[in-house]
Amino acid sequence: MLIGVVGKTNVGKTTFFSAATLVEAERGNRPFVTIEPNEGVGFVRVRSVCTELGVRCEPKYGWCNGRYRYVPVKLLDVAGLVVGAHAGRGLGNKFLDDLRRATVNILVVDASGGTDDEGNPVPPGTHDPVRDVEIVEEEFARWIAGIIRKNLDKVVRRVRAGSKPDEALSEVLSGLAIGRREILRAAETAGVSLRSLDGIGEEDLVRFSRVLRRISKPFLIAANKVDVPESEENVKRLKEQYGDAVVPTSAEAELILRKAASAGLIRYEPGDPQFTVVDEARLTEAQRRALRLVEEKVLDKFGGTGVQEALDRAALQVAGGVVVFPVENESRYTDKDGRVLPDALLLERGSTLKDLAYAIHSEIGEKAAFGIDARTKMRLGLDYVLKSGDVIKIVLKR
Ligand SMILES: Nc1nc2c(ncn2[C@@H]2O[C@H](COP(=O)(O)OP(=O)(O)O)[C@@H](O)[C@H]2O)c(=O)[nH]1
Ligand SMILES: [Mg+2]
Repeated sequence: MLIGVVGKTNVGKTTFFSAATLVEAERGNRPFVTIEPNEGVGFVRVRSVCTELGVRCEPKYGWCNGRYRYVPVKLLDVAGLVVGAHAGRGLGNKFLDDLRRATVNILVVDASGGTDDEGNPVPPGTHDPVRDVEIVEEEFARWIAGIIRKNLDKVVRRVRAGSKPDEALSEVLSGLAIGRREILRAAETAGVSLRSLDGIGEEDLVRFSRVLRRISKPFLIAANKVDVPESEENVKRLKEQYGDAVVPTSAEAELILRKAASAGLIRYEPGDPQFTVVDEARLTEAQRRALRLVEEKVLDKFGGTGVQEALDRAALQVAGGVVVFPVENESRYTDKDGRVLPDALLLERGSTLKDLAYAIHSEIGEKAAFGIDARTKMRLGLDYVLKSGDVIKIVLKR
């Protein structure tokens, strides 16, 4: 799974990305072999299974505090978006290509209303952050519409030759991993007939593309900079418009807390509603003041900085990801070296036991015969659909 961090310039994307990837950068353990220059490793927080099983996790990557296990996930720092990206403006196509690659995108907006469309600073409360969402939605939709338009002849030809229209369309959109079911649903919702695509007007095409984007590539909206007082009103409006998809965040507060924690000044785990000072005497006056502001303006008001919540909700709710724990020994929940619950893998919605085997190693994927549920000792077929929290031994063919 890959989580994209997207939005226009100056909303706090890089701050969010830095805060979310700081821990890994320090611990330096690399769970992923390949990583691009604009990628980093963040963590999704799940309730740990070790306490329930009466053992103590020994994670190879990430960490566990007995209550929560922090599971590595790749994050993508997407290039800043400008209006007109779909037509190639700014880093246009690079931006949209990043959006496409991500399983799910966290759309960061400036909830303080302190940056205009182009990302220039303006007085807080003067720009409408609902616009920030609409801009990205619109660029993405127009880009999809452009791909369909460019390939329309091909689609029409294939339909004439007997293909179903949703099948022909999904092929054209395969780079976006948009499936036939999503296409059919979008056509129905948008009131567009796929049978008469050859004569489709631009307005209908864009409307269809908007719905299709919403269904197939939903965003989690991080309403950032909530430490700024002007945000309050805007967060309310964002929630009215986008409901549960909105998570209030202060990326800056999270970065301050994670840095202070890694310097040993405070005890704080990502997602915690508070922190404790390790040694009052070691704090400089400036540090003390910064921490007090984080407490007053963010933690006390929102019960957390929201950064961890945004990652968790994006990966687990919006994308429907599942976290599973493969083991070699299904009685002790260990690998072959006796390490307890060494791996926790975040897989995409609907992943099967076979997908898990391939995610561990292609050779294991090829040789997997069946699985054993470590809790019940029941046998699981290769097409078993994984549930979050599953602890599974994969048995290989002889
Ligand atoms: N008040 C406040 N400022 C923030 C927050 N997050 C980022 N910023 C500031 O917003 C500006 C742009 O941040 P940056 O992460 O570079 O934005 P990007 O262009 O979207 O990557 C910087 O001055 C940050 O310090 C936040 O949560 N609260
Ligand atoms: Mg940036």
